[in-house]
Amino acid sequence: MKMSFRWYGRDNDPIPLEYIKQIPNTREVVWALHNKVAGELWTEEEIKEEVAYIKDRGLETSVVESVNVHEDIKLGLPTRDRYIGIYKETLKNLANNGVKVVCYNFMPIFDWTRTDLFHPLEDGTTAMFFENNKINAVSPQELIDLMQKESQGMTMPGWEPERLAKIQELFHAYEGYDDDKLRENFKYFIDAIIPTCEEYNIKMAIHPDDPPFPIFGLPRLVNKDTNIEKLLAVNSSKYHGLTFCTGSLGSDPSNPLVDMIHKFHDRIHFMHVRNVRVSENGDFIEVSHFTEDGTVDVVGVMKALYEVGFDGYLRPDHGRHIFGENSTNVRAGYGLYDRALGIMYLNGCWDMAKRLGNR
Ligand code: DNO
Ligand code: MN
Repeated sequence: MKMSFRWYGRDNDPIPLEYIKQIPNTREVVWALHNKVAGELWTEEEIKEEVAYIKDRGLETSVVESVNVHEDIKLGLPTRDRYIGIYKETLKNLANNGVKVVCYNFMPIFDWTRTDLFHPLEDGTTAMFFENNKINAVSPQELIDLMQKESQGMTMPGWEPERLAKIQELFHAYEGYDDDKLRENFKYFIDAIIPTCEEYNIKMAIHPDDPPFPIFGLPRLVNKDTNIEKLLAVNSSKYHGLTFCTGSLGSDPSNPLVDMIHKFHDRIHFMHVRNVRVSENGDFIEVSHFTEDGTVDVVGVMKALYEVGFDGYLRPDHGRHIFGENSTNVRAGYGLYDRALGIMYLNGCWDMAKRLGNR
């Protein structure tokens, strides 16, 4: 297991790399060129510069999150071939600079969705919250306004204002699309890029839908056991794999996370470990990584990973905002302290599994 920490870039993240290096067992930075919009080429020069900046500070750059997929690819429009060509070129450029795994998603229009980015918890901290009643009461445009207000001017990947300005057109374009149609377009994309991945040895790791149920009636592909099976079956190459996000998948408590790790482990290239507390009515909040704080069996997940011999990359996913962190000084979900505490908890779980040695 290779521990990592997501970082948004020198102009974009208040956390210095020097601090990340101080977190025990953490050698890898999960990075991206965050100024790139979906469909734009990542040039070798730009990649080289960012990789050198991180490596010069003593950290590794094996994982990129995310190279976003252009909407025309998801929609299966005739223009998709051009965007797929650019995507392959970006993969080649990343592989030539040592990148091993690319995390991405295939969710229509929206990336992750929450209704409250700084929701108070009982312990005096705040965390990201998803409230069903609230989402059911707003229009897509109202949701965008709400997310933009909550983030207080911090950029949020997946929520680019330029793209979302065309929200009505986007919704219109998806009329008549169901899960099968989206899966067909996914297959076209993955079949087209896998030969490049195999040739250059760079693995694709698709992130689950977050939340793992439909929003505004849009289709969904990566949300539960059976659908993940279907998704993996579209192309049998190991280079077509998963980012197994316990917070996304665990927001649907019917997902048997431990069994799913045993079932899919040879296709899991990247782990996001996060705990959530799911209420009876389906609302969920992102609590600390400590198992008892939430509904996700974090200890069970780490034990299962040890048992299957997981040797991919892992990062703590979102954390709470703690020790004075708030909407003015951290990016929602991506503060320093709770993610660092989370890493130490995950390190502890892993070490104990190793000591007990049931493989
Ligand atoms: C949330 C993340 C996701 C993830 C993308 C991958 O913090 O786990 O936004 O980066 O869905 O493309
Ligand atoms: Mn995740």
